[in-house]
Amino acid sequence: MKIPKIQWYPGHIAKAEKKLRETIKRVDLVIEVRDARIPISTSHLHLDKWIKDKKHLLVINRADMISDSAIYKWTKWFKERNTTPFWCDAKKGIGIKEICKAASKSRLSIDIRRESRGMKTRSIRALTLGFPNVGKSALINRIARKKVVVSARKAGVTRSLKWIRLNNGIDLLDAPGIIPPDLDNQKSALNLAICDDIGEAAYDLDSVAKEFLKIIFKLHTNPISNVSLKQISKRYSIDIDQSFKDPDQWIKLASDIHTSGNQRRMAHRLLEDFRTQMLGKICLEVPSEF
Ligand SMILES: Nc1nc2c(ncn2[C@@H]2O[C@H](COP(=O)(O)OP(=O)(O)OP(=O)(O)O)[C@@H](O)[C@H]2O)c(=O)[nH]1
Ligand SMILES: [Mg+2]
Repeated sequence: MKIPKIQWYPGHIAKAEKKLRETIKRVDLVIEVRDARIPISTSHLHLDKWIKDKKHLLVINRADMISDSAIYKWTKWFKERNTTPFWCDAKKGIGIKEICKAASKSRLSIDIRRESRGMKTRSIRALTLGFPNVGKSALINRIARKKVVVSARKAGVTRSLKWIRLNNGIDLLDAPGIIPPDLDNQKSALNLAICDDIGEAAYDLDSVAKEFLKIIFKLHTNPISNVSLKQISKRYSIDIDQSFKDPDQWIKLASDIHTSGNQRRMAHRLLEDFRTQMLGKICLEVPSEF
């Protein structure tokens, strides 16, 4: 891939990660949150090392942004790897009950273990861990049933660690999105950029938009991805033709029609349209590739 290297590791994440490394030792349950559009790119390489013997729940958020068949196929894929994911839409509050139930079940088994060792039971400590902007804070607000932390459409909103005491014997920790200091896997980094899961300062807008066009052109033959070239062509009034294969030409044509020839603005519009689901429920990663 000949695009400028995508790199993002703001100071607040470095600081938070350091604090988190300490705090995580005192945590009983890790609620890992991923982005349904890119469930592999939003998985942490060294998560197992962090989690160790703690209880772990895998939550795949933004389920509303991909198709039901993608959810079905991914569930099968995870189950074959001995993990049952909890799908949710933290924006609308769908799938939250199941997550709460699973967390309570973990609490019970932790209580039993403590009692059997002659220890007093106490509130269990749960941490929501994941990449920036995947919806960790939105999920916490849903679990708490009120707005207890800030959640907004931008990577890097949560800047410090914050404990929330729930009234069901669970303390929840909201933490900033954690990313590896070096985005070695540039394919994943590109997915993070497309999905707005890293700051815009990390990447070159034009080249990311062009790579996005290449990806959807490649994915459209796989029904799981749910890419409809027809829908996209209609939206921008550009026929499905060679131009899809040639992103430079597509951006040029589209910018002539929509942004007075300003290609950068067109690149931004295309990515924003994807992020706000104007192009449909598209997933950028499909199980058959992994
Ligand atoms: N469509 C959709 N949007 C969601 C979902 N969950 C969260 N969002 C939106 O995504 C944006 C980011 O959510 P946050 O809760 O701030 O994400 P975060 O993981 O806490 O982000 P950082 O604090 O930056 O790491 C907000 O605008 C939410 O409303 C979801 O399931 N579906
Ligand atoms: Mg947050």
